[in-house]
Amino acid sequence: MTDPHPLLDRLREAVGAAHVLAGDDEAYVVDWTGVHRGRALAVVRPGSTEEVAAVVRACAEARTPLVPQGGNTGLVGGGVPDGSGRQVVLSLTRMRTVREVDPVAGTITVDAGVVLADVQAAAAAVDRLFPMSLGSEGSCTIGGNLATNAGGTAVLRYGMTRELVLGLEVVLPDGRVWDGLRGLRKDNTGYDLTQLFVGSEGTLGVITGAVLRLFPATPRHATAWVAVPTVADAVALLTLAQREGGAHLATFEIANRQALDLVLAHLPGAVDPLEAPSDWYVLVELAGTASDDGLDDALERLLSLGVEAGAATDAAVATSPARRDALWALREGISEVQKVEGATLKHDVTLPIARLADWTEAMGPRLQEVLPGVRPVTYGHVGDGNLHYNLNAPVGRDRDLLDAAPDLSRAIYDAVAAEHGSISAEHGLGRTKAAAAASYKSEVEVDLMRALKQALDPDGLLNPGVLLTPPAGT
Ligand code: FAD
Ligand code: 2HG
Ligand code: ZN
Repeated sequence: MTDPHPLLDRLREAVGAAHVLAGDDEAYVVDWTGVHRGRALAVVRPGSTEEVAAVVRACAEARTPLVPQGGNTGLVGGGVPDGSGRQVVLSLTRMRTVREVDPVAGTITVDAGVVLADVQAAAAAVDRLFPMSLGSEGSCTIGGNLATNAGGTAVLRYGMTRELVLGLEVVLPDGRVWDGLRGLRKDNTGYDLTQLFVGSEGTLGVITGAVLRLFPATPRHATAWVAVPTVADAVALLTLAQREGGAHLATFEIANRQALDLVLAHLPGAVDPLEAPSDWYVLVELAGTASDDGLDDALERLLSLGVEAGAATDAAVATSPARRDALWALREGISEVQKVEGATLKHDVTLPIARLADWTEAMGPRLQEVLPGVRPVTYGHVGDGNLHYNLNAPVGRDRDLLDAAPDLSRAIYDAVAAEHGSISAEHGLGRTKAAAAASYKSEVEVDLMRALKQALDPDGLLNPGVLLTPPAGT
C-alpha cells in the first residue's frame, strides 16, 4: 500500500503548504445535496496550470486517485471523493483570472476556476453577453460547467455549454498539458478534442482554461409568469412563443403548483403574483438588444393568443427590473426550497417535447401506486424537453421516500427509456447515476466510452466511480 506521507510532502512542495487542506473539510468533501459525504486524503488548491500539472504528476506517480472540483454545486456527487480516504480533491477555486476579453472576436479566455457570475460580469463590462444562466451561478465555476456540459435557462436560445466553448487548456492524467486555447470558429484539423472533454465530468482530464463565446448584450427584456392549466397547454404556449417571439425567445420554463407552494412557504419575501391558483406555470422571457423596441408588444400578443386558445388562464407581466427579479426568483428558488422541505429524489430527464404532456400525466398515478402521498415537484426547461421530475416525501415521511427510492426511480427511468429519452438531461451522471446510465445504454455505447477512458487514463486515476462504473471483474 502507498504510504500517503511522501505524497503529501510532494503536494505541499507543488502548491505551498497553506494550500494543502485536511481531507475532512466539509466544504470540499460533502456535496451540495448533502447526500454524498466523502473523506479525502487531502484537498489541494493549486494556483496555476503548472501547479495543477505538478499535482497530477505527483498523484499519478503515487497511483493516487484525484477528484477535480470547481464550485462543488454539482447535483450528482461527481465532484466529491468517495469514503475511502484515499482520493485527493483537486480544487480549482484559486484559479480565478479572466485572462483576456476580445469583444470584437466575441471571445473571453478564463481560468477554469472563474465563477460563472464573474464571467457574465466580465462580458457585461464590455457590453457583451455570456448567456449561460444557472441558479448556482454565484458559486459554480466555468471548469465545472464545461465538465458537466451544464444547461440552465438560456439553452433554448444559446445552447448547452458545449455550444459556448471554442477552445480548452487541459492537464492530462499523466500531467502533460494540452494547450487547445484557440478561439477559432473554423478548425477542421482532426478529432474535436475540445468537445471530448466537455461533459467528461473530470474523468479524462483537468480543465484549467477555456476560450468561450460572447454574444451581443440583451439589456431589454419582456417577462411574464403565466398560469397554464396543463403541461399540454404549456407546450401549446411554447409553439405560440416560438412564433411570436422568434429569435427573441430566450427562456421558457415550467413549474407545477407543488413547486410554487414550496417557494411561497420557504423563500423569504416570495409572493404569488396571480390571484387564482393554477396546476402549472410558465416563466417566459423575450430578450433583445438596445434597439429591439417590440418586445413588450410581442409578449402581449403572445399572452392574448394564449388566452384565446385556452392555453393560458392568467399572467403577471414584469413592469420593472425588481418585478422581473421577483418572477425569476419563483423559478430559480425551487432547488433551494426543495432541500429545505426535506429529502428529495432528483430526476433530471429529457423527453421528446411532443411526449411531455402524456408522459407527465401517466407518471403521477404510477408513482402514487409505489408510494402513496409522494409529492412530484416538477419544473424545468420545457422548451428543451427537460423536466426536473423531482420527488419530495409525503409530509413528515422522509424515511419512506428513501426506502422507496429505488422503485420510484426505476419507474421514472423505465418510462423515460420507453420514450427514448435521457435520464440525465444536464446534471451529468456523477456517482449517483453512473450505474443506472450503464443499464439504459447499449453495450456498444458503453464499450466506446470505456475505450476513450482507457486511452486517456489507463490507470483509472481521474474520478474513478464517476460517470462510468468499474468494468466487471475489477
Ligand atoms: P463541481 O460540482 O465542483 O463539479 C462537477 C463535476 O465536474 C465533477 O464531476 C467534477 O469532478 C468536475 N469538474 C469540476 N471542475 C473541473 C475541472 N476544472 N476540470 C475537470 N473536471 C471538473 N446544472 C445545470 O446544468 N442547469 C441548471 O440549471 C442548474 N441549476 C442549479 C441550481 C442550483 C441551486 C444548484 C445547486 C446546482 C445547479 N446545477 C445546474 C448543477 C451545477 O451547478 C452544475 O452542474 C455546474 O456546472 C457545476 O459546476 P461546479 O463548478 O460547481 O462543479
Ligand atoms: C434547475 O433547473 C436546476 O433549477 C436544478 O437544474 C434542478 O435541483 C434540481 O433538481
Ligand atoms: Zn435545470
